[in-house]
Amino acid sequence: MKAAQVLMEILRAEGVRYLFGNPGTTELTFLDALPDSGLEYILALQEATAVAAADGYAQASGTVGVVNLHVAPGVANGLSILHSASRAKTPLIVTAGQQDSRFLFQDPILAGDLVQLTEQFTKWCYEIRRAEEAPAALRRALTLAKTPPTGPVFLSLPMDLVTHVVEDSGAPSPHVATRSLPDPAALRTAAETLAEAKAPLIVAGDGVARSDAVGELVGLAELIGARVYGEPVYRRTNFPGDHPLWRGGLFPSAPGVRKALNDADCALIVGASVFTWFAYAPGEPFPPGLIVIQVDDDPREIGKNYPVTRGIVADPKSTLVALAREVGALMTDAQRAAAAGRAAEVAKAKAAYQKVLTATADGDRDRTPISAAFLMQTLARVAPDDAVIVDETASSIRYVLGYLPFKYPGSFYGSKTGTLGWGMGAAIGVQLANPGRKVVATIGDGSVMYACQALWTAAHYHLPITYVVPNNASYAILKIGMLGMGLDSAKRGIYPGMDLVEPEIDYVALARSMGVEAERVERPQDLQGVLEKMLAASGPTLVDVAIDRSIRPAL
Ligand SMILES: Cc1ncc(C[n+]2csc(CCOP(=O)(O)OP(=O)(O)O)c2C)c(N)n1
Repeated sequence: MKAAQVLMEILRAEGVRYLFGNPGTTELTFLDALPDSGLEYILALQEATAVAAADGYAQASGTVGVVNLHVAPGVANGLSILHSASRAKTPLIVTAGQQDSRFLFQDPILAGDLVQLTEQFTKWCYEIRRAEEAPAALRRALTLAKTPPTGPVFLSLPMDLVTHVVEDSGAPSPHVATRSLPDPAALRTAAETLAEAKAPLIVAGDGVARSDAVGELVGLAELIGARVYGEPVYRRTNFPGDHPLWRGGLFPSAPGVRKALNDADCALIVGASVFTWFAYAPGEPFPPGLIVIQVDDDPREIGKNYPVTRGIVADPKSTLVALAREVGALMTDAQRAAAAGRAAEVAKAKAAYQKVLTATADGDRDRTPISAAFLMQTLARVAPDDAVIVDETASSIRYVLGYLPFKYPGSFYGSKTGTLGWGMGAAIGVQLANPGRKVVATIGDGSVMYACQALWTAAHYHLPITYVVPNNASYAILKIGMLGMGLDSAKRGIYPGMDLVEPEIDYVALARSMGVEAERVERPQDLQGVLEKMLAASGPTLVDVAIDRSIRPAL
């Protein structure tokens, strides 16, 4: 078979269903093998959107996402999202056609060093030099992408080489068992610490979701009566949002984390970076004397920026199962009673906070323009219980995280690095991976414009995504940041390059032009009805919600 056919056969045998991409001349010889491969091509109209869709698919399906890009310009377009995928540790196979190897030396049009382009965002990147290498290279790429720490890999496929006939079985990559067990002695020490802790706290990172360990983390948290925070930039459902022990995300600065950790005697950090901040602030996140136990399947994360007391490199799920078993065996009746008392206290505090949230949004009920709090509260009321939220709302994300329930694993996805242009496309992949669940993409008006062509893909493949756009005709988060930094221009009320006005963008016309049903809402009393109608549609929809434009410094 031609190398291209063998590559498609390997992907099919691997269980890959979709090839996301945007084609050009250098991909034609590879795509020639697609029609009989059993794979479905998902066309995105810009490469960043193709990578985002593959990323969303991989995260939501728990399998590898595969995307094919167009030589140097296409790969360059995809890099913004590859950056996010590498931070999110998404198992992704990124391939690109390369110019014909017989004249690559001559710098033909579109050619470039694709390996160099992708190097810093991949676990492995390689350009095929001989057709015979291609099958083994793809199997190696698949193995590397899937094994912890998971992540993107890149393969460059010169367009002439994939037409050569090669001998290969077309077998998939080997099945690899990755549920590594923790070291027994380390486990014992950690269990003793947790059993004895008087004020334990858990930080849940996205590695919990990647390891499919939400249930196991809930079990351990309940056992030891620990309150649970999300790592500062969490973008997955690592703990049920409606659980009484869930306290939301840690503030992404050292003083913010310090405040939350101050009265704890022991912190268990699972599947999280220690730590990823948003903006610089001096200080240390860990109070002196705090015992910190960190579990991760990626050794690079252990004590990455701040020293921890004990690190355990192992699969989070297996470790949590083993920890719960050992802690359970060690705990005395008195310790169990104390844990139950702590859990009740945390639940009380959470219920009080929940009341404040509800009162805030209720208080906005009659306000025009609509507040982000009221928008997200209303969305939470009308969206299906198991809706999947794909978010890129910048200044509104705290309302998304505050009001939507995120009860079940796989209910929330966001861009791990704040790369705009991720959410529009990611929603496509998330919906393809979840045909039975409603995907709601909450995307800021500024963010929509980085990848608005995703609307066409949603329409073309009849994906019932509802895009909800909190529209403040500005880059509000940047304005808030500028004001918060006390910069002179902001004090004068001047925000250079942060207003999307003159003209304001007509998102309804934009969506309709690509076959997506859309409506604008300006009055709070219309919101629920329009959302209900759009959520019930069988195809993709967009709701453009005019929200409050006033700028207040962040809390
Ligand atoms: C690719 C990329 N370009 C620029 C930015 C900088 N940036 C961060 S947030 C933001 C504004 C987002 O605006 P919008 O989606 O309307 O949300 P809002 O801030 O109004 O809530 C910008 C431009 C970025 N994060 N990523």
